Amino acid sequence: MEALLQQIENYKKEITVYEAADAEATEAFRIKYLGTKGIVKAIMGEMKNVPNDQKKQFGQLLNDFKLFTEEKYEALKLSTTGGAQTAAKEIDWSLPGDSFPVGTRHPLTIVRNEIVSIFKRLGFAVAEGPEIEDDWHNFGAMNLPEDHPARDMQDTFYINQNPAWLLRTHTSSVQARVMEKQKPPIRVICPGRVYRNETISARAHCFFHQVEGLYIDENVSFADLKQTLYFFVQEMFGKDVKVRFRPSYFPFTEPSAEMDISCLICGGDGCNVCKHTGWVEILGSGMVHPKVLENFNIDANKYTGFAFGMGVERICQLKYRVNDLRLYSQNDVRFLKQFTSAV
Ligand code: 2NL
Repeated sequence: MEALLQQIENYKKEITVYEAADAEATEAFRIKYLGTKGIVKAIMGEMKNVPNDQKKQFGQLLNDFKLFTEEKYEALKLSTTGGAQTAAKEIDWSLPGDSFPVGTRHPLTIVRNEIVSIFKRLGFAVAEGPEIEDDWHNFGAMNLPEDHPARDMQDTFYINQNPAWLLRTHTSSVQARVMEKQKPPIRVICPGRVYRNETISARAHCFFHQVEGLYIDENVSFADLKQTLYFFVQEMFGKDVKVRFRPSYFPFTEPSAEMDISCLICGGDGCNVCKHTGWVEILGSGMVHPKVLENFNIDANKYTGFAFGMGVERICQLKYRVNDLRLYSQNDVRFLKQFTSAV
């Protein structure tokens, strides 16, 4: 037994002076003393040779030795592992902090903000409304007859639980709510998400984003419409861009016109984007139909107005050359990271 006691004492001395420069040396210590084939285990195995009357005393001794070794191991670990080491070292407070990534704004948000800010400068207020609408605000008030194809199940998402509700197909419903509450003069723009039952492809999606505008006052003319939208285009796309209006049809405006701008890609010479016409369509517009005004008890003999609507995706496509609508909603950071504007 004397020999065993001596052995333990020697190991204790060895352990006391053991130094570990790195995590590897600490691990070597663990394997040598505390591993499954290590010294502590081996000495514990000596218990079977200890006479019965000394077992209790020896057991205590061996246990102390085990604890002693474990404590040393914990101390080595603390001084050689990362976190503890930094804490032990002095910190240089003058170093710059760790930067953390800030996200980027979604391209549609950037473009929507830009559109909104241009119209705000012209005195338009911003209005928002619900995405789940009733038939009246989305269709009826906008002079869409009962049998209009846009109301069809194929084009509009109706809510199963209550077929009187639908997902708005344009933000005209928001302007309807403004006209309900407010008397002319009215000058609002309504940005928002709208839904249409389309098969998803590069050129169509079941939702997109719109900015619609409405201006009602005495003596509002088609000349006001043209000049307002011309100003918008110049602010959005630059002074060199040309515009043209083509006659069109919408149930809620009369007369109606679509607006084209000269192709930004080829400058009007003809390319794939403008289908070799030199022009690209950017929005629909017109003078508010008298029936729409009367739906809100606005005297159509006293007041006139113009309205317009544009797709944010379309403007964004022209500005940033985005050639697939699906990119906007796939959340692929390789796409999103390319837009870093703070607007
Ligand atoms: C398009 C065409 C348009 C309107 C929207 C409107 C709103 C009211 C009254 C009359 Cl409250 N009109 N909005 C008018 C003409 C065209 O949108 O192509 N949008 C993407």
